[in-house]
Amino acid sequence: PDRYNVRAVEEKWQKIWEEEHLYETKDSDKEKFYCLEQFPYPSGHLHMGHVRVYTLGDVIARYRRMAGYNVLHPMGWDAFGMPAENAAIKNGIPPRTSTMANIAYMKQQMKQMGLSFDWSREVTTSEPEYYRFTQELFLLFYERGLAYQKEGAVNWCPSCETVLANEQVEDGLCWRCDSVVTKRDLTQWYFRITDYAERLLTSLDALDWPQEIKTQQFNWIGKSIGAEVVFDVLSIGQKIAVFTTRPDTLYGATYVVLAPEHPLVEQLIANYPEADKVRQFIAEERVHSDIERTAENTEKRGIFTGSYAIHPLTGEKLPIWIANYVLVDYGTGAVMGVPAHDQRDFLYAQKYHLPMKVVVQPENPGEDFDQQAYTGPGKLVNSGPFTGFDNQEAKALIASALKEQGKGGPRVSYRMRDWLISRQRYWGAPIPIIHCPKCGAVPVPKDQLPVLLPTNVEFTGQGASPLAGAKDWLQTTCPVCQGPATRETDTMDTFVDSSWYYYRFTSPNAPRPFNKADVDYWMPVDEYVGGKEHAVLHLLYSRFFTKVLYDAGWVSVDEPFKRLLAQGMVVYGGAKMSKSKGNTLSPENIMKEWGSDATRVFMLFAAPPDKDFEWSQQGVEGAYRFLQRVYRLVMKQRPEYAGPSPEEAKTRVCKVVHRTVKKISEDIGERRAFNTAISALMELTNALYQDLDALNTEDQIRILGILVRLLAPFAPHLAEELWHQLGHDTSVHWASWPQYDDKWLQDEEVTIALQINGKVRSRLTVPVDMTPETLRELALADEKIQTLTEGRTIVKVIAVPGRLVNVVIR
Ligand code: ANZ
Ligand code: ZN
Repeated sequence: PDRYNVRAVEEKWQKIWEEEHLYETKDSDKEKFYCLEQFPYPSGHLHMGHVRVYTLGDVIARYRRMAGYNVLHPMGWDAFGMPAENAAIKNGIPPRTSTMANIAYMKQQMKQMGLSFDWSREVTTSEPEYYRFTQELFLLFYERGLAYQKEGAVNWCPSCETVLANEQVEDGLCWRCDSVVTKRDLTQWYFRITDYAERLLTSLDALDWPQEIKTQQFNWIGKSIGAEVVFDVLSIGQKIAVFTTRPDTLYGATYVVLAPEHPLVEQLIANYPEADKVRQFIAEERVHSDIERTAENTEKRGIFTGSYAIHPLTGEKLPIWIANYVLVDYGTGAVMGVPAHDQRDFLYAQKYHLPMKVVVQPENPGEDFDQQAYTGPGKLVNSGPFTGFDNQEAKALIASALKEQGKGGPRVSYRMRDWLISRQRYWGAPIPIIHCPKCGAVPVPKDQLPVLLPTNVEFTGQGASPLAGAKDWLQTTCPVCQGPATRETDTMDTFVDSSWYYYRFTSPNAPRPFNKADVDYWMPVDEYVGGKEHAVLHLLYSRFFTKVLYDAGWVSVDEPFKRLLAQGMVVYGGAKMSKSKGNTLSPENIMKEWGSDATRVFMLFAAPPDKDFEWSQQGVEGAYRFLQRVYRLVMKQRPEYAGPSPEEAKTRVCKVVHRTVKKISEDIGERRAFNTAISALMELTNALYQDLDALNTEDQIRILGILVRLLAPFAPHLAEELWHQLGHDTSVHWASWPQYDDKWLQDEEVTIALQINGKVRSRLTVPVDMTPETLRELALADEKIQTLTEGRTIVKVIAVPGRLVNVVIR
């Protein structure tokens, strides 16, 4: 056994692990640990991003298993979605056929990576056994008044030919294809996520999630505290409510302005001679995206409606305008214009010669109102009974005065909208609703689920739901009156499928969506690994689902993911890896060439999990060489011990072993610093090369057993092979994680000098007994030394333990 035959050994163990169902979760009275990585869309092949996320999760799962936890580490497929349907339009292959083929292929790739998934719990969201329960959950939402239909302007992607949820519009572009999103008036299904806005906000605090993601959700929910102010419109006998965060400026309102889409507009302009001009203005403005309309530097455009509103406290007549910068779906879709104290209103009033009225006196008398609005604090002026009050105090006073007079009052507004969940596409879970001409929308009775996707449909890509073309599927009877009725032809957003899959994993064969007892045991997910891009999509929707299930008494947790590890991107030469950029690396080829273990170790070593990871050929080679070196160490291919006394060697070995056990346990369990865990393994390997031979055979085998177990989460195949070579006949992956003893950790540290050509350039604090080998590596990795040696040839690196490292350059 001179060289480690990577391919043969990896394949051998993969086969044995599978035959022995090694990673299946059994009933146990150990403490539970639910480790989950975001399940993939079965696109056809794993990409490097997948390899990274699944490796990260696998290290955690393997570590926890060895550390004595009952680990759940499942995998499945987020299998509904557009690409399969688009492929069907293009080449006529039915979506299910291509999806299942992709799944088979990617599953085999995952096995090739040596991932420790419990495949007995696999779920596929596009199979009736799964989506019948997605439909059942829809019905639960419906029963609870959380699923409803509404007509209105919705986001439409002209290229995907379907509507999009607000969360799927990024800077005005479609999240999937980057097309500019337009608006269409359509009747659609929504989930009432806004009912949960406050709870989604308040329970963010307690989550052990990256702050960046919590902040994104916080901003997305967008809570504003202010007041509603009601203006009467006598001419049409209606009221216009506005939302403001500045009720203190109410006496400075000089006009009221509506969004072009505001429902009262038609009534307001009905008798106005210039009504057609107004209609034309509205038609022109509607095509612009919300982002564009509200951007700071977009020109403010508007038009007078010919009508007036009554100021609720002064009784003044204020003109009603329509303007591009007011959005229909924020607040009430109407604003009171306060040009003196709001910059957008200021610009608008200047352009259209509307009056300006100062009501907050700036603290600096020098402030003028020629160039911009004054938005700072001050005392109220020109504000009737509120004159003289501090403007902050006046906010609450004016809000309650409005309430007393029935003209509004304190109010909180959220930026988040309800979640639009219907899609005009085929490859999704049919919405379980029947439309009856007599009874209206009627839910499909639970015992009639699943509503199966019909297979005799045509994929025309025409934007209308393909299900509408399946005539015999479409026609059905009303569950209430037994009269003829038709099925709902929209399918659900695939984010509905992925909002509850982690519950299904706990009881994949349950005749219900999941068993409460299993969910109660396993949930919450202890560690969730996934990408940052889903911050306000999957991660927000899953939290919402969990709160609804909690309220329904189906689950006992009200947050699904206790801890979140958001991994950085995989980059190659500075650019994100993507097919469109043509810079993809095939994980398959890399694993074939270097082995899965080396690929894993390199990915883990090259960067902390949350940072971007840059692919490099030298990197994977380095990982490969390290693993070969471990192999030779354990296989006794190492030089004779030439140091001082065996006693000294033994002490050194004990110290480094205990130190490494502690470091790696904390790096995986707490810090998720897998990169430094691997450095520690490298250091341990170096130390053992130096000293191990001074120990007796028994000790050698014991110490090597520790090394191999520490290696197991990172390089599972090699570790398994070496574990057996050391004489064990059960798997290393169920062996117990090594423990450390504090008595070996009272380590003296020394500060050593890092020299270049004999001159001290930097310093480093290290354990006194660190090997020359490791010292050399650390010195060369030192930032100062790196900069100073750049472009020079390193002739020699001399390391004197406890004293110095001298880098000789030319
Ligand atoms: C009067 C006022 C005076 C305002 C003032 C601000 C300053 P946030 O913080 O985002 O909640 N607003 C309300 N609804 C709007 C809509 N549908 N489209 C565009 N703008 C809207 O901001 C709330 C403020 O944004 C509200 O307070 C309102 O302008 C405007 F000195 O009302 B304010
Ligand atoms: Zn009916």
